[in-house]
Amino acid sequence: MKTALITGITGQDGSYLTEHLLAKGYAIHGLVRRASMFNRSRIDHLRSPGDGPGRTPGSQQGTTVAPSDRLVLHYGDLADLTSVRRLLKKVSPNEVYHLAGQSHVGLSFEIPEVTCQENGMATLGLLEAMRDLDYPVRFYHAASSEMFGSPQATPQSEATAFNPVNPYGCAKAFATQLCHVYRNSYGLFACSGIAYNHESPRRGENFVTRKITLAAARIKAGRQAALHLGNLEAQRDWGYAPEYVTAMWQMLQTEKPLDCVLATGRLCSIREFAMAAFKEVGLELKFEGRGEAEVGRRTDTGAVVIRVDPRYYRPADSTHLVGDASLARQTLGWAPKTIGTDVARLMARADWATMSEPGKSQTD
Ligand code: NDP
Ligand code: GDR
Repeated sequence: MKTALITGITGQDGSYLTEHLLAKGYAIHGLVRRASMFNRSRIDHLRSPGDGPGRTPGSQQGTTVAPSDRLVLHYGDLADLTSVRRLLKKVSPNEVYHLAGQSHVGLSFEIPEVTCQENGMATLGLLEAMRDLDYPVRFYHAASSEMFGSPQATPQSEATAFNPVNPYGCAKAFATQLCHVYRNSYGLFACSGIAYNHESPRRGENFVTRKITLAAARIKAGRQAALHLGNLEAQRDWGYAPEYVTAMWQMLQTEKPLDCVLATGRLCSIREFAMAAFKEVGLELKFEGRGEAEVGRRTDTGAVVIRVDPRYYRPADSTHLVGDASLARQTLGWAPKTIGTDVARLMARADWATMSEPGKSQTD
């Protein structure tokens, strides 16, 4: 039985990856950090009965993966690298999936130091800890399209130069370069998945996709009046998270370590995403510019007004981030199937199902 250590197991990707690896028969150790409230709702359904407190009743009922005693959680924190190093020694994993970190690009302008500590320096600390192990370990690093920032080529591939435009992208680029150094200098099996945006009903509520699909469900239910968004013309290459975690695992099964762009190759604007999501729950949208619309008002025709709100504009926004995943297709046989507005419809359906059937949580 293979053993995996997952940092960021309580996050969107960590939860899907855990399901994927449990189904493959792995023993899984997850790093969880202390919070004032339990924050494990995305993985509670995978924990065996009696495995400690903090379970969220009814969470993630839509999944088919059974609870397992092959999943064990450990307290630790990226800000406390001794705890991570000790855990690594204790569980001796074959594979480490490093997904933890401050993942909000917009917020990285507000909290740049913690963003760089968690996404940059903590990854270096993990690389150092693995360098000291006396057996070979395979390492997946969650890199990002944000490293390309204002890209010098479109679409971007593994050969495109990094040109980040925010602290988050800088930290991910730093960590990715260090993975190269540890691969080339110490022979560490270190891979960076250069992932473009991937979403799901488990997406955090302050990312634009989930903010939109939750608002669609709540406005439809009469529980929310307004939806404030920032740059509606921004475009993203949006895929579906469960398909991306498959590629993460595949990258660690190859003969030689490699970096791979994980992307759909298709762009979709925030406006298009929102229209698809609202249409899915039977609502029409009308967009009005800064200061023009009464917030959240429905028009005479019943359409919902989206208010463009400068508070959600970023000091700099990445542009034309669209990936060329040819290498992943050729070496892993990986190809995403759920793309852009498909993701919007799927997420809106899930949020509306949860909203319209209280007590029942639908996740996939
Ligand atoms: P989430 O924000 O959903 O999850 C982040 C995880 O990191 C959570 O489990 C969080 O714990 C944990 N974490 C944050 N800070 C610390 C810390 N100091 N110590 C321990 N754990 C910590 O992100 P995603 O699942 O969406 O993304 C996973 C990784 O992939 C991230 O590194 C992200 O930057 C990267 N990425 C994501 C993409 C996407 O589109 N989703 C695209 C490209 C890269 P807690 O639950 O306690 O908050
Ligand atoms: P992103 O995702 O920054 O691409 O990072 P996010 O959903 O936050 O923003 C996408 C685009 O939408 C625009 N936008 C808004 N964004 C938010 N959050 N809230 C709003 O109200 C809003 N209105 C418009 C943004 O300006 C941006 O252009 C995600 C994260 O998962 C990262 O961890 C990951 O590395 C990248 O994707 C690839």
